[in-house]
This record gives sequence, structure tokens and C-alpha cells, in this order.
Amino acid sequence: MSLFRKLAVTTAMAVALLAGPAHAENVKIALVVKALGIGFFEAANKGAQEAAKELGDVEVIYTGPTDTTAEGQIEVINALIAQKVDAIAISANDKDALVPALKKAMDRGIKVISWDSGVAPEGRLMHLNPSSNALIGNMCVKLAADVMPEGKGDFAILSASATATNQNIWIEEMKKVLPNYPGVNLVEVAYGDDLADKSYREAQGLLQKYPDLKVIVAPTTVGIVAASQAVADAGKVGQIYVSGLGLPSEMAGHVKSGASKSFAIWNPIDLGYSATTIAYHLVKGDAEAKAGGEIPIGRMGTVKLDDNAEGAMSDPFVYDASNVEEFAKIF
Ligand code: RAM
Repeated sequence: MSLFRKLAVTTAMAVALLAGPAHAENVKIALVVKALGIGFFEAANKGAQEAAKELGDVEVIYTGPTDTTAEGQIEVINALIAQKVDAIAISANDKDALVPALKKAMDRGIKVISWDSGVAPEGRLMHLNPSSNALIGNMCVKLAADVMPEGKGDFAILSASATATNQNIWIEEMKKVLPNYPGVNLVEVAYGDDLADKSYREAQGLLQKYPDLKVIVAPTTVGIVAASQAVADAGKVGQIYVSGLGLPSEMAGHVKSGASKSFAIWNPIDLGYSATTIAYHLVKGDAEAKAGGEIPIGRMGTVKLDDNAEGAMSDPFVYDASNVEEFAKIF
């Protein structure tokens, strides 16, 4: 071995000794989703992995139950406590049912935050909303009114699970703004549990039950695709429109077919990136989750926390035939 090589090897060993084994020092952040197999959460995981790469000493554990239940998430949380992760960033299937398990996690020193779909304040340090809830609620009703003849008509909501914190808040916000849309009438809220087949059947049920229905608003990326498919299969394209919150990559075909004219969403990659970055800073102790505080979120800037220690990432964006193809390549 040449002297130069020997030196290089010894230096590398010294550096390795100083740094210790890299994996032992990694901050373990669990990104817990409502259920596995949902494109929206897979995109969020992309952002989480991006944050991990940028931060350097992070291992992201992407996990969740197979269906959107609180019971499934409690099992996952207990496993993560046993695994001694440093942080849990969860999109909750139920605001209250997860609190005891998450409290246990916090008692063991695990930093717990919720993102996307929130946990009650006593079960987390802070919550990251994708956007302002009021803005999302109004956007959903506005997009529905926009495609109704003369801005008037019946619409139904096809939601995710009946206990999903985020969808329930958005539905409340939709109801609040209805008086601003005279003639726009909500006939029913149905629940597809963020399962493709159940959402499809629920959408079919709505079509049968309400022959005058003009719009189905699905504030869920799973529901909006299923409802669009149900409208297309029922031969009702042009008669009934589907809107709400969807991924361009999953909705481009339905915009093309005409089942949906427009829908909205924020960037789910940015959301996973932000949640992971926040969890990291809380573990490192260089940011605090307190009412009125601010937490840095890397390339996204900062998130400001309100009196409930809740903050919003960014505004939703509307997609239609003019831009859906372009964004379908990204998320
Ligand atoms: C589904 C999930 C998620 C929600 C999006 C809009 O992917 O229900 O929680 O934020 O839709």
C-alpha cells in the first residue's frame, strides 16, 4: 500500500471513529399514514425521503395500517414505541382514539406531531395543516358551483372515513360557506373510507338516489377517482361533474373524459417533506412546538403556529385541462 493510500485509509478510519457508526446516530422518524397503498401518502413519502437526504442523519420509517382505522394505527404506534423511534409524524384516522397511545409515546420521549389529518392537542406537540381549512372548504364548494348550470343545483359529498379529522373539518367549512352560494344544495354526505371499491359503491348509490344530482364533491384523493369512474361507468359524463381534492396523476384521465372539470390539491411531496423536517427539528431541540411559535421547514420556509399549535403549509392549487397533464408527471 502506498504511503498516500495508507494515510487516506487511516484518516478515513479516524473520521469514522469520530463520527461513530452513521446508522446509530440517525434520527428515526416514523411517517405514519392513514393507510398504505394511497397515492397521496406515497407522494408524501417521496417528500419525506427528500427531507431525510437533505438533513443527512435521518431514517424515515414509512408505515401505516392496511385500512383507514384508528385500531390499525394504534397497533402501528405501539410497535413504533417498542422500536424506540425518535419521532412519530401521523396523519390520523381519528382525532381522539389515538390520544392514549400517542401520550404513551410522548411519555417515552418520542416527539409526536400530526400532519394532514390532526390529533387532538393533548395527543401531539403540534399539527401541520396542508393549507387553511376555511380556504379548502370554500374552494370545494366554489369548484362545485362553477360547474352547476347558473351556479345552482344539488351536490353530494363523498368523504373518506367518518372519523377522518381533516375531511370532517373541511365538510364543516363547506357547510359554513353554503349561505354564500344561494341555490347550491347539499343533499348527503357519504363515506367511502378511502377504499377504492367502497368509494365507488357509495358514489353509485348517490347517483341512483339523487337523479337531479349535479356534482359529487370528494375531498379525498381516493374518493374523487372512484366517483369519477362511477360517473363515467353510469354514462353520466356531462350531466354530473366530480370535483374536490385529487392528485393530477390520478385525475388526468378523468379530466380528459370530462367526468371532472377541475379539482384542487396542495403538493403532497412538500407536505411529507415539511412534516419530516419539523419532526427532525423537534428531536434535535432546535425548534419548539409552542403556540405562537415558528418552526423552520427547509426549502418551504417556516410554519407559524397558532394558539392550538397548528400551522398551515401553503395554499391549494386548482387543476383543470390546462395544467393537469403537466402536474401529473410530478404527483
Ligand atoms: C386522501 C386522504 C388524505 C387527504 C387527501 C386529500 O389521500 O384522505 O388525508 O388529505 O385525500
